[in-house]
Amino acid sequence: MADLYVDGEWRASASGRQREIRCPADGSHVASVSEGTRADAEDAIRAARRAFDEGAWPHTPERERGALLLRVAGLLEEQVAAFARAESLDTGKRLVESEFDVADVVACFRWFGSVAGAHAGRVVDTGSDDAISRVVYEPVGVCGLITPWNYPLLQAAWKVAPALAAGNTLVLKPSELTPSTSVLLMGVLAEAGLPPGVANLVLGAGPEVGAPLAESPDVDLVSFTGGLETGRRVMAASAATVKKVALELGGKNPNVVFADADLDTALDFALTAVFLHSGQVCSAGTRLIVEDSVHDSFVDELVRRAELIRLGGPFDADAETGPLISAAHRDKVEEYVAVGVAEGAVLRCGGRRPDGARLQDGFYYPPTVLDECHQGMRAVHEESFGPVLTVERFADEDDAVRIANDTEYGLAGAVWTQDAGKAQRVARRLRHGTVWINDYHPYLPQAEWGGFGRSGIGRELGPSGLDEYREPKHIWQNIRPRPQRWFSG
Ligand code: TXE
Repeated sequence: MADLYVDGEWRASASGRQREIRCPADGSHVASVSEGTRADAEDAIRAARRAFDEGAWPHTPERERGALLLRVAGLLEEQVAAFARAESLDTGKRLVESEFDVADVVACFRWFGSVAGAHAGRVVDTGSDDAISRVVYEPVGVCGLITPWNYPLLQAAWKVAPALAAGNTLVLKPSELTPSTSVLLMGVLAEAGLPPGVANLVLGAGPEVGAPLAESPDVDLVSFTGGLETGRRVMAASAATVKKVALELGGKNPNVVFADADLDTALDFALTAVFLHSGQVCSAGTRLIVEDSVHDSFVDELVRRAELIRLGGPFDADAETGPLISAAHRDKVEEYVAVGVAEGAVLRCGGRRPDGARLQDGFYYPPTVLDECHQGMRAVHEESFGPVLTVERFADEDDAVRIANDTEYGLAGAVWTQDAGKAQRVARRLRHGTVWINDYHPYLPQAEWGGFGRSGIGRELGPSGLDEYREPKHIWQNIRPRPQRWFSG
């Protein structure tokens, strides 16, 4: 297959090798795609470099760049069904979830399309009539965009849309497990009229085609979403050329439930917070922190309802959540559960692969609740990235905040209470990049997304998400130049 996109042309990998993409729900064949090599990545970087240094895109008026992104949004909207189907086949997630994702991607392109040019710069008061000073924003240059497998199209959009809005050129490297919607996206960018070389696509394994993006002196910025360990490697590789680095590395997100919350609603959301997409969500509410006085009844009911969640494939009308992405990932999730139990957690439900022929060909793992957890446990601190909830108790407001913040991550969290003052107090004290009050999971393209601590560096979405891809430049003009005579000679 010719599915690398370099300098406006589709091509096969330099090695001619292919990778089989299989649906994690049943192992069925989805596609054979080119397995890119380091040489392919270097070609793509060269094309992006040329398009930046010699091409028109960085100098195209921002409003025109914005108009192109709005066209992309329109084209995506016409092709929701094709994108959603491809996303579900690659990831195993329910079709309806993929449809939501594509709608969010449309909104993302639309928002960045509409703000391109809206924050063009500012005039600064010099304090003198003899000088003019202004700050302008310019594109950073060539961007290497590395994305994961849980929200392949969405994560690509969060990076591609602002990178293009700001006038950069780019090389996109999606997860080797889920390349299909990135291939489709390149087609849409071309159809919308993006000049050759501005957006390029390489497919393949991280160390082979991802690492060159971090290492290359011709790449000016790397934006990476994925695991903590790989993020560290990307950052270390980027240090050699002192490129700009943006990282989103997941979280161990607290979901704090006070006794005075609307408990029925809190319980409903606690389930979606952690079990949506089988927990393969960077902001999943994996740590339920519940007030002592309501712990027992709350967790009993939560376990009862978790056990009713139906597993199944993307097109199974009955299914409520899908499989994990791979056999290796399921092994990792299983290990976390075993570690939690060995550390003293009480396994309340789940914890073993489902029986029955229907689910045997996919990487399924059931919603799992580990009760009576505490901060000393590995299962509480490390990201399993699966459908595993740990439950801890708290005594009072200070205790809740202390437990919620006791993580090296800091991506997202929620607080449930009907006391508006307490909600605001706790929201301000949580050291996390997004805090929901009496809700879980909503986000907006116009609001920043990203983490404190080891959840990452920088922000995606919102005005700051655009700024990641822009260099501010101060231009000072002396309009009455004359000798200063600082030195007497
Ligand atoms: O991700 P990787 P993996 C977490 C989650 C998961 C763990 C590992 O806990 O269990 O990460 O998942 C590319 N240079 N998240 O191993 O390796 C890779 O090809 C450059 C959280 O699947 O981080 C892919 O495109 N790139 C997360 C991307 O990095 C490299 C979402 C992410 O893969 C590379 C996914 C290298 N040396 C997993 N090695 C979130 N924040 O939402 C790999 N890659």
